[in-house]
Amino acid sequence: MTLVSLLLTGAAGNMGALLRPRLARADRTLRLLDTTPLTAGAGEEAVTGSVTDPDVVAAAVAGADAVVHLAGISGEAGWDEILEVNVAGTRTVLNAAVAAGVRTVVLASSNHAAGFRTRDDGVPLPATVEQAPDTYYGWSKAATEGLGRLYHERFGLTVVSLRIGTCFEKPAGARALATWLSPDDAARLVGAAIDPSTRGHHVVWGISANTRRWWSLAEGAAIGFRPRDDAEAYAAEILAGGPEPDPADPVHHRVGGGFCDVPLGAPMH
Ligand code: 15L
Repeated sequence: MTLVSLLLTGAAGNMGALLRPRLARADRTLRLLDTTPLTAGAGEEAVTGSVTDPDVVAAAVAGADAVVHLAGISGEAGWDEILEVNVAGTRTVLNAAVAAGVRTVVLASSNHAAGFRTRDDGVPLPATVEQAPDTYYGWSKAATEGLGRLYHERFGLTVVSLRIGTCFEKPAGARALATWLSPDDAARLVGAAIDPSTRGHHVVWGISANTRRWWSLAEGAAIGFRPRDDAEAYAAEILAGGPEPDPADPVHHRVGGGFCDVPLGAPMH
C-alpha cells in the first residue's frame, strides 16, 4: 500500500473540521497544522503553529504529496492582518511546497474574490470571470489565486484554487440555497483536486449540485468533481412558507451577497 501524506493547514477551523474525517483514508497520513493544538488520531499527525512562520511550515510540508491550504482569516478583517495571514501566509505555504517538491497545492479561495460579479455577467457564471473582490478579505483571496498561478507558471506546481461558496453542515439562509457546498461535496472537490491525474492550474467554484445554483460547475467537472448534494433538500425549512428569494435582490444578484456592503476592514469575527 502506498502511503500518501496530505497536509491540511487550518485543520481546526470550520472547513478543516468538516474535511478532516472525510479525508481520512487507510493509505493516507493526514498531517494537521493549526495554531490551535489538535490531538492526532489514527493515521494523523498534528503540528501546532502558524502558516506565517516559515520554519513551522517547512517542517509541516516535509514529505507531503499534497497540501490543502485552508488556514487564514475567513471573513473581513483589518488590512495588516489580512496581508500577514492570508497573503503572506499563502506565499509561505507555496514557497515551502516548492522547496519540498510537493505535487499539488489546493488553495481555499472564496466566492468573495469575485463578489461584485452578478447574474448579468453570465448564468452559469464561469470561474474564468474576471475577479471583482468585495472586501479586503475577498481581495486577499483574489491575490492568492494570482500567487497560485505564479507558482504554477514558475515552478510547475499544480495549483487548484477553490472559490468556495457557503460550506457548513447545512445551508443557512436563502442565499445558501444557491451557494452551499456540502461537507461531503467539499471532500469530493478536494479529492478531485489532489488526485494525481489533476495537473496544471485551475480555478473552480466550490458549490454543490444545488438546483438554484448560478455559478458554473463546468470547471470543477473538468478536474473530475461530481457534486452529489443539493441545498434544495433544505428549501422548505429555510423559506418556511415565506416569499421565494428574488434574483434581483442584491443578496441574490451579486456573487458575494451581503459582503459587498460590509465596511472595508471592519472585523467580522
Ligand atoms: C466565505 O468566504 C466565508 O468564509 C464564509 O464564512 C461564508 O460567509 C461564505 O464566504 C459565503 O459567502 O457564504
